[in-house]
Amino acid sequence: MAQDNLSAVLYKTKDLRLEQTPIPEIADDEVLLRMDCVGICGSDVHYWQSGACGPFVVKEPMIMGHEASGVVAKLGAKVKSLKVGDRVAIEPGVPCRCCEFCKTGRYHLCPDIMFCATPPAHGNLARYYKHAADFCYKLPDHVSMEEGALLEPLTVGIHACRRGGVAAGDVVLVLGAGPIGLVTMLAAKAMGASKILITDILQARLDVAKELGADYTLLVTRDSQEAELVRKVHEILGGHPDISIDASGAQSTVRLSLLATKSGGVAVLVGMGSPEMTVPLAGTVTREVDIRGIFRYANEYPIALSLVASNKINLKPLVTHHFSLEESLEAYEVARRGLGIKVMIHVQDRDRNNPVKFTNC
Ligand code: 572
Ligand code: ZN
Repeated sequence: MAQDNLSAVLYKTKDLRLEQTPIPEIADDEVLLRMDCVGICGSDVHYWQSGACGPFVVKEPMIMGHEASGVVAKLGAKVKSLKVGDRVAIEPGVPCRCCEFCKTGRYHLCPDIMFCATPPAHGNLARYYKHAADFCYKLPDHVSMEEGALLEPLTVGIHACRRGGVAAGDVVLVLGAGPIGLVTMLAAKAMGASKILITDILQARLDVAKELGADYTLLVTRDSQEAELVRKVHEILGGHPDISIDASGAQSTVRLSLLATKSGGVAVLVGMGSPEMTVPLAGTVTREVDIRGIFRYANEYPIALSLVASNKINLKPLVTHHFSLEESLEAYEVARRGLGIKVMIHVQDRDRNNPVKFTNC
């Protein structure tokens, strides 16, 4: 039999299959990786459930997965930065390197970026996967393969906080306590925010946020009145937040972020909700609240890795469910049902590539 490259392939809406795919051939500047951990992101579930995510539509079978870590199995002829056996985190978006965005450091805006599991690019939920060597980050021994995979969502949170200009002493409001809201909260704390309030519609998520270090939580219910929520935010924080970061994408949370933010502050919109929504624009612009969007991240993987490696951020409690590659369909079902926080798929035996024994705290 040819070598095993079991892969999770999305054919079309609700048609995710485990099947063999060819082991990729590497170019001179690439490495072949034996995959280890692959987390499931909300966008993966969206592709699976609807065959599309935003403007991207699955037209050809696509290997899933973009929150990942692996071990270098083979080096391209020109790769000097890595060795066979290195444990690496994979930054999933590889840009063209030539356009004006790439040349000015904003490579995440490159129109030709190839991002794992975004058509037409395959992802890395497979035994083997090839990637540009300079978008692989060697993990120190004491950083686990799970943490390596979780650097991906953490980097989104770091980018959101940097876009918001979060700095020492800032008061920050985070809307939504799903995985992205939680990593945004962790990033804001690591960047020196003095008070962080996080909101959600589920008390269980707020409990996790509190355990992870949120200063305050606010449960939003279906019949919460907007003006009352704004008042509660100000009451809890003892004033207006300098920066609000919406990690939910719902119209109600985007509105709350704009209404609650201090005059002259910043509202960052991370969540992808409906493409159009009704927001209180006049009040926002006349108070000089800057609305900033984010699109993934750029230049922030090394920051994420150093925050985790120096124990400034602990990502381990985010992983609530573990599955093997063979159990990927069950893993996707658990992620779809929104049970827990982060569902992690282990392509290799759990801990095989973790030289240090880890606990969950
Ligand atoms: O981990 C990166 C990431 N980015 C997301 C969503 C999930 N995970 N984004 C929101 C959706 N856009 S998109 O352009 N798209 C579906 C590719 O609409 C990308 C950024
Ligand atoms: Zn993602």
